[in-house]
Amino acid sequence: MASTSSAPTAPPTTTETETDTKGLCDNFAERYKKELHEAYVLGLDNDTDSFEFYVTEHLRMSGAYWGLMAMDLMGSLDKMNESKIIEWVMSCQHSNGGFSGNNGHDPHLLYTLSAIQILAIFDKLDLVDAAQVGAYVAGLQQPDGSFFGDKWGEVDTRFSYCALNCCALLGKLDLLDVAAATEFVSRCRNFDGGFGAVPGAESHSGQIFCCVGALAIGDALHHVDEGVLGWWLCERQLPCGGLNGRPEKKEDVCYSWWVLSALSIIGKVSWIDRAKLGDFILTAQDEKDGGISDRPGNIADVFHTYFGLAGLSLLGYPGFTPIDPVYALPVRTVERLGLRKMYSVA
Ligand code: GRG
Repeated sequence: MASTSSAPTAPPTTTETETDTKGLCDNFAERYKKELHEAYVLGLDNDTDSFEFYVTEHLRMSGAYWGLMAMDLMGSLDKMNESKIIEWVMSCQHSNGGFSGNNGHDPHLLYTLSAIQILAIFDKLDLVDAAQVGAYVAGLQQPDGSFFGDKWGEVDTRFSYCALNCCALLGKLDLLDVAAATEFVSRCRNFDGGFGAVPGAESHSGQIFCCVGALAIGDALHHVDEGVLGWWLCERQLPCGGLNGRPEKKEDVCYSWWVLSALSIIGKVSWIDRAKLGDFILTAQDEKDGGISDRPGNIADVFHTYFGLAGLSLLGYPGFTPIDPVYALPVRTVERLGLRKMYSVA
């Protein structure tokens, strides 16, 4: 990375936080509502009459990925109905290789990545024709290296990340112009060390995860100024312990993933107060019905449940399945695919 190193180091076996349990919040085991969260995620399948179920119909593929990852992080993946999920995922694939968010919708890179991630979690990538899915993704790359999300032409660094992650999982990175892809992402870097959705757009933690992750996959982390970015990221922590996504905004549990994953890749998780963040995530749990919300007192949802648990895993709390900060998948899956690397020199 720009300030202290040139290239990723050789693959190690642990992340910065996996071995260090100092600085975690008090009484974690008593406060963490694992059984309630399991019941909450399992119950979502039956919640088909709710308003939330209908308004999230078009993005169900990502919802399924969030729910599966939440269960996997808690060590409870075996409670999910694998064959039913896989059958539904495959029913969402289109003749051009891409996946949609649900039956009856158009394919999009966002849902193609979620589908490929779900197949990877269950070790079922052999169900797809990797070259066909890779060709769908490659067909969305533009001459400047950026990616359309789908045929309608929106460009966003979220799609650069989806494309690189998807093709890496499929072993098809060679179908992309990876150098042009990372060059485009580097053009989205701002003076504050962060990254935005397109060149010149405001730095936002969600886009920073996408850009740092895309650069990590593309072996181009030299475009990251880890010192400046590390400062910007750790300044996201507010007095309540939670993280916001950009200056002057409110804390939100999901930034426990977007911010921490980027800090983890550049080896600077220790730059934030891990105990206070753990405490904040725990106070956002629904202690009656399970699940985690965006901030204490609000209604829980599967998105914040996943990213809250993912944050606790990255923080090194005991009992969580380790998660890879680049691929947003269990470490065991990334290792099985031969993709696990340690990037930082911290
Ligand atoms: C595999 C984990 C994974 C991701 C796939 C879709 C995607 C790639 C990344 C999304 C990155 C992103 C932009 C996250 C931010 C989501 C979010 C909470 C946006 C809210 O934005 P505002 O402006 O909120 O409403 P703030 O907090 O800035 O007020």
